[in-house]
Order: sequence, then C-alpha cells, then structure tokens
Amino acid sequence: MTYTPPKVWTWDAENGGQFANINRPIAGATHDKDAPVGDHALQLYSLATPNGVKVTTMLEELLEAGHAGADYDAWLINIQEGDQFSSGFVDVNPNSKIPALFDRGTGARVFESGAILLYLAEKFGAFLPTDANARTETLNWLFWLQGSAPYLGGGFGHFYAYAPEKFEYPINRFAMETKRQLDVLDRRLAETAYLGGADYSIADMATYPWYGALVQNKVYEAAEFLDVASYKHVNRWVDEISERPAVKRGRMVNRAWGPEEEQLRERHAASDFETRTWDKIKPADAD
Ligand SMILES: N[C@@H](CCC(=O)N[C@@H](CS)C(=O)NCC(=O)O)C(=O)O
Repeated sequence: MTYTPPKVWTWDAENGGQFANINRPIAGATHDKDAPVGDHALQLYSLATPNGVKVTTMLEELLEAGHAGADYDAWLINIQEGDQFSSGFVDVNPNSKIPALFDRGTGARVFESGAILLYLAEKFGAFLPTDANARTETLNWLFWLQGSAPYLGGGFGHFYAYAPEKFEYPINRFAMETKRQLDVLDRRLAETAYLGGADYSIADMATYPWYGALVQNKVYEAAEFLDVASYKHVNRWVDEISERPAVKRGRMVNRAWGPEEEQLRERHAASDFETRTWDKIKPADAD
C-alpha cells in the first residue's frame, strides 16, 4: 500500500504501535506536579531504559570508586503513564525524556544522558581522561553513541520489535545500519580494551546499555537476526563490563519490570539494594 502525504501533516493520535499513547507533536507540561526531592545533592529522575542505565551506572561507579558526594536519590519516572510531562519534570528537562538530573549543590539542571555523564565526570574528576588526546578520543565515542543509538533504538528496534506491522524497507535499512555500527565497535575494540582507549570511561558506560543489551538478546530478540555472535571483540567487552558490580547495581535502579529482586524502583541509599527491592517492599495489593 502506497502512502501519499497530505499537503499539511495533522496529528492522528491513534496511529498504532507501542508507545503511540505517549507521542505528541508538541512539547511542554500536560499537568502541574512538583518533582520530588530527597536528602542528597544529586536528584535523578529516570527509568531503567538504556538511556537511564547509563547514568545510574555512572553514579554507582563513582560510589564504588569512593566518591561519597555522588550519593543520590533516584525517582521513578513512568513514561507510559506520562510522568515526563509533569511541570516539575519539564522544569528539569524541557525535552520531556528521561534521564534528567538536578544538582541541588550547584543549582544546575542537566538533561541529555551524554551531558549528564560529562557533567558527573567533570564534577568528580573521574572516568574521563585528563590527557587532552585521550579525553578527545573518549568524547569522540561518547558523542558517537549519542548520535548512533537512535538508529538502533528508534530505527531498528522500533521497526523490528514495536511497529504494528513488519515493514521490509525500514527493517532492511536499520538492520544494515545496526550491523555497520556493530562492526565499527568491533574494529575499535579489536585495537583497545575500552572505547576511549586503555581505561574504562563514560564512553563505555553510555554504549554498553544499548549494544550490550542487543548482543545479550535482552532487547528486540534480534541476536540471531543480526548474527551478533560474530562481533567477537564486542562480545568480549560486553562480557567483561557485565561483571562490574556497579553495572549490576546501575541496571537495577528505577527498574519497574522483570524479576522483582532486580527492581529497585526508587533508590535513596546504598543499603536499598539489600532492603528495598520490589520483592521485599511490593504492597500486597500491587499487581
Ligand atoms: N537523547 C536523549 C534520549 C532520551 C530518551 O529517548 N528517553 C526516552 C526513554 S529511553 C524517554 O524518556 N521517552 C519518553 C517520551 O518520549 O515521552 C538522551 O540521551 O537522554
């Protein structure tokens, strides 16, 4: 069936596909509600999607490395329920997308996951090399990820897993691009231990939640379709990063699906990982 665009596009609220209910052609808040604030300087408003996990991984890595000032409150933003359109969230991120960070210590609002990683790396002097060339290479890969992941998620993942029908043209186009990106990563990781070079950095923290989940078949069920096993250097890097304790904790924060013992829907203290996972605090009347 061929589609002929009308002269002027108009919004058809029910255009189908998962997430159709939260997509709008306008920005701004839909309702008045303040963002919650906890005791720590760093207030994170997020959800454990790959973009959210980038930041919770960084915060947990900072704490693991002894930066006590990185302790944080993480509040759950349920994007299916429209929490990202509350006035309080929009004040922190006018783009209405998780993750968003408010630093009560400096008064800075920080949005865009890449900007949040860079902000935290500079604030704590960690996970970003100080040598100018090494720093530039790390930022090359961080910005590469920020520009590339939308082709994986919004392109390939959307059309392969979430669109109302399987359309050959976009699946071909984005499978091609996703495989090209995996090859870019594989060639880089054949040369160096980590994306920025010899050291684990914010570039790895940004990239792992997307391409790690893809090669471990945790998203889209496309591991076989994309023959992810053939990217052996990517797999080596994914296997190694998966074992980091901070990475394991980071993926639990603001998670509201999957095994209940892996869901720490809100995080306010390090001890919450032991005492406040969903299996332990789920109300009797929750589904
Ligand atoms: N470029 C943004 C992308 C953030 C993003 O796409 N967040 C999604 C979840 S992974 C979201 O909040 N979607 C809600 C919406 O689109 O209404 C970043 O890196 O922070």
